Amino acid sequence: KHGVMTRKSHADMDGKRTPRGRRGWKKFYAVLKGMILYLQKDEYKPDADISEVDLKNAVRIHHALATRATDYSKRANVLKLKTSDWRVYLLQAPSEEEMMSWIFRINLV
Ligand code: I3P
Repeated sequence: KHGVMTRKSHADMDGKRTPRGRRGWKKFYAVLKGMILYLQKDEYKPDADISEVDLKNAVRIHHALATRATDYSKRANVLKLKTSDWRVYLLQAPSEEEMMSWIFRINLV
């Protein structure tokens, strides 16, 4: 699965609140491949190599949990992704349908 998603980092590894200056929203092209959610700068190209930056932004979603971000109301269609190392990301999908589809697919892994 792939598509545009906008990300906000809410907590870093070990659950510590992401510090100011790194809490902004940023648009990515998200690609779910196996147990990894790639957040890429550019559009998905099936056979292209993954860049250094894209690797840094990749999220391991094994044992992660995706839920609707019911406690975040500033934006619509936002899901909350908690990873196994206690990072928390907010991810905004372009529509309600897309958000539900991402939640379903992430939790299936
Ligand atoms: C953050 C940025 C985010 C904002 C966040 C700010 O600043 O303005 O958009 O979240 O507020 O800290 P920076 O880019 O300097 O990290 P919202 O869009 O959700 O308001 P927060 O600290 O209350 O999460």
